[in-house]
Amino acid sequence: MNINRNILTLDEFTIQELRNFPAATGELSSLLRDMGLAAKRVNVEVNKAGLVDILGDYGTTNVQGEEVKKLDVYANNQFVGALKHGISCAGIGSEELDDVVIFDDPVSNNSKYVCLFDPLDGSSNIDVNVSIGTIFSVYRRVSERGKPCTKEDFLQQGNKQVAAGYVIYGSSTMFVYATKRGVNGFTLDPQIGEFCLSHPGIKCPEKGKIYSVNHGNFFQYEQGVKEYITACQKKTKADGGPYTQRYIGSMVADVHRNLIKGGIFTYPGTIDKPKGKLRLMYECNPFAYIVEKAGGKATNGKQRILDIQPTELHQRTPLFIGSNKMMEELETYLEEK
Ligand code: AHM
Ligand code: MG
Repeated sequence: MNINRNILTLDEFTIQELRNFPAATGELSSLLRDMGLAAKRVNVEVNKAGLVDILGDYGTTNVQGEEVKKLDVYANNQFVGALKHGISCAGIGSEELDDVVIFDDPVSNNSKYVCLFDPLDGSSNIDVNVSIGTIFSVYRRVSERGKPCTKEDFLQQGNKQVAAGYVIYGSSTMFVYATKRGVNGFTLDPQIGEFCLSHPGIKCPEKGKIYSVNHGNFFQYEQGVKEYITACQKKTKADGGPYTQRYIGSMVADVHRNLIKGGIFTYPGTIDKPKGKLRLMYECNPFAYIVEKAGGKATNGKQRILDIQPTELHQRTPLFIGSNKMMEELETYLEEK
């Protein structure tokens, strides 16, 4: 039968992927569906962010009778709740929570995966109507199934990720995720309330003309980084330029743009903060996995991000990530210095 309907929803796509693996249990599809559901709930609140004060005038509750909470706390609750009520996740780690949460109920203890996330990244941009996002990382647990998961399930190298993804709450809302089979992007169709496959097989261009860095920290960067940034500013047509500097201050938006258009995003260490600002487990690792699966590269300036052995949930790392050729050029500056 010829069915003239070729736009797949996120659920339909993950189920189609399952058909290629008869042994697969569908747990990852289920986890991605849970993340998609939480993202849709967060999206609704993000779109009302400017109204929070107005709704707050009713007292401490909003029109649905729920407490008006800060958006990042709200987002955290949605992702924790969706995974806790699902069947695929044994526990979570979140930027919003000091320690990991082990769900420890019979269904969760039998689940295959743990998930780490930054529920609302770029939170300084919420109040000013600029794109923000969610970033997540999925690992197969190493502890015995049937028992509560353990801290070791979370503190795995990024190269052990089974899937990673992000949601961007921007001019449209997108859900992008990567597995070993590649990177696919889904745009929320508000009319049917579903993420629909809009960017199949995302590949990061080998080269680009965009560099993203917080120039305000320039004099705090190490010499090699300063020289690379200066080289970006000096690019001419003859050597692949001129380059454009773009920095939104929401990593999700900055890396998403560079992934699609080609570019490099950096958050180097500074004199004050040698390890930079970004967190390894739920900001850098997921993006490193996604960008590598799309053909790009991610390092801390010395080492591949995905090979860093984590020691704590909230550890920070410098980050350089993006198009392959641009990363190769950056490395020549870091090596020389
Ligand atoms: P957050 O997790 O508190 O929102 O901070 C992370 C954000 C990234 O999205 C962004 O790349 C970076 O912080 C911007 O920091 P800065 O303002 O120092 O450039
Ligand atoms: Mg963050």
